[in-house]
Amino acid sequence: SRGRDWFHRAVVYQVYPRSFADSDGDGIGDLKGIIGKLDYLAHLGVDAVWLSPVYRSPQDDNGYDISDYQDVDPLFGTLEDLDELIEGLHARGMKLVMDLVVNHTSDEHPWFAESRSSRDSSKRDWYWWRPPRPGHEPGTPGAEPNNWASFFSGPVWEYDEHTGEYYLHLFSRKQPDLNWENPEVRRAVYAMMNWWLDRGVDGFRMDVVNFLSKDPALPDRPLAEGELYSHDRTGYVCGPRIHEYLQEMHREVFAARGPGLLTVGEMPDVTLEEAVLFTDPARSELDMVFQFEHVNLDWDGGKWRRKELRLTDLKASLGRWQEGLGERGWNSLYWGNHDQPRAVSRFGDDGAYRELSAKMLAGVLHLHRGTPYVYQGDELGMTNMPFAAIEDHRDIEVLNHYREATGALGLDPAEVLAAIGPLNRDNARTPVQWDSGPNAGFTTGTPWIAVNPNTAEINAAEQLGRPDSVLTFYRELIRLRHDLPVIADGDFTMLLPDHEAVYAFVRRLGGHELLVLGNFSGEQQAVDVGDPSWAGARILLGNYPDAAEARGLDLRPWEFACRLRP
Ligand code: TEU
Repeated sequence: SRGRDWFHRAVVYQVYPRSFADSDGDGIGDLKGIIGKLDYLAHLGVDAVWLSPVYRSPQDDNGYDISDYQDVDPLFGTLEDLDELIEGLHARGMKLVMDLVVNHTSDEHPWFAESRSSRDSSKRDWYWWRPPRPGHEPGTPGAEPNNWASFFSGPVWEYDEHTGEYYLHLFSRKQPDLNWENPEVRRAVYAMMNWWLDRGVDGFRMDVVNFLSKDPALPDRPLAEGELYSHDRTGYVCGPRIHEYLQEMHREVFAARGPGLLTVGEMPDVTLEEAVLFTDPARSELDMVFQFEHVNLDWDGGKWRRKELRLTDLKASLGRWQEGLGERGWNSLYWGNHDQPRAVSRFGDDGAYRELSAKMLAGVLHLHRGTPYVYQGDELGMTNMPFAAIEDHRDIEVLNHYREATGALGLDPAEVLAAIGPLNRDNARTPVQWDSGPNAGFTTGTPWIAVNPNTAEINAAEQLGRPDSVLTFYRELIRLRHDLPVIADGDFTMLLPDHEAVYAFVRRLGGHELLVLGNFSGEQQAVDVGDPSWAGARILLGNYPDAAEARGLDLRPWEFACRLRP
């Protein structure tokens, strides 16, 4: 039964290969670099590594634009290096989860080259081709087949002179969307997935997998005020055939394999109700999904306007997901990844209380019910990058937005740059800080994106042997999940939902009870959970040096404490 699912006890570590470790001095991380850090990962104690894309790619979106699904990009190494990585992970009891990007390919993938070659190409229907809007000059604004906005600015349509039609791309124009309505596309993807599983990988993190099924009519959506193209996503989020596709994928790829694989679907805008369906084991779709509700609470209309996050909103959201995926389904747990800012800068205090708040955030997250994901560098308490100029950015999302905002929309460049600051994706893409040497020990060459200037203060070498480091704290949390069934499988009850600064909950399993308290503020907080006897319970883990002799439940600035009884 589900209580025995291995991933309830597991912690997954995300490697963003470009920024992890560079072995050959070209300034870009690579597979040999990861292989060189396997003992670090084993020491941390994680159970699986999710590897962001290393496939052959023109790197328009750092590898999320794939031109060959069955080869490794020379930037990162070779297929043999990947085999060696799989072996090295397996030898240390860790799994490898590959990124699966099959909502779109690169425009340089042979499938797309064939598809765009002529209107009667045998692969024409593998992508979404549509004629210009009648009555408009093809290739001019307004002639697009519909009014959807791309995630990376502008319309989702690119005009192709050669055949006089447009193709759909939800992301960059170099990421044309595959047409999953076509059964040949689906068969080709399943064959590729089986090839990887035969090679020894242990599962997939599936990129924007809830966008696979579109409303085939591709209808215009309402425009919000001031919008050139519509950001309404209802034409493709959890479309009509999405469950059918995932069940088919399960039959064709996963059903014949043993237990021990991991499938997690990245799902922007997924609702809780849909997530229950995706992750209910009885429906044979996915093990878990990445939902986005809690990472959009500080958006003010869009990601380029940040508003203050209210802790009560965060608790209401995460608490609802804990509750909603309690009986059926399973949660993934994350504060950040390569698309989000650094957790400690966003939810904690990356100044005076950086270490305390990084640990508090980790403690609160990891003790929820679900599978925790650690994004590289978060286990060191790495922070957002103080980018000074648009030239320092590398992310296509940021660069396109800047061009559109300062161009067509006519906004002030300094204001646009300031607005990009807190939530942009480059914040989390700076190199992992391994030591206090040149380029943080990431590369002997010139890094593809600048290293954060705080590397002397924040680096792995300094934290490895230090008992009170953020890194050591993560190790402890991972060990606790492995050892304590109440963490892996206990039920979840949120406490103090209206408290503006304290995050509090209880987990229970078979007579064991765990109380988790986290202070999301720099002020002392009095805590009353309605059961004073908790103050006498044993402290399992805390983030202050004298946690074990704690006096009562009150919390000091950014304090975290969890107690177990009996
Ligand atoms: O991200 C999908 C996605 O919708 C967002 O999280 C995205 O980062 C967007 O910027 C939100 O504003 C996935 C990948 O994780 C991301 O790195 C890719 O760029 C994207 O898909 C396209 O493959």
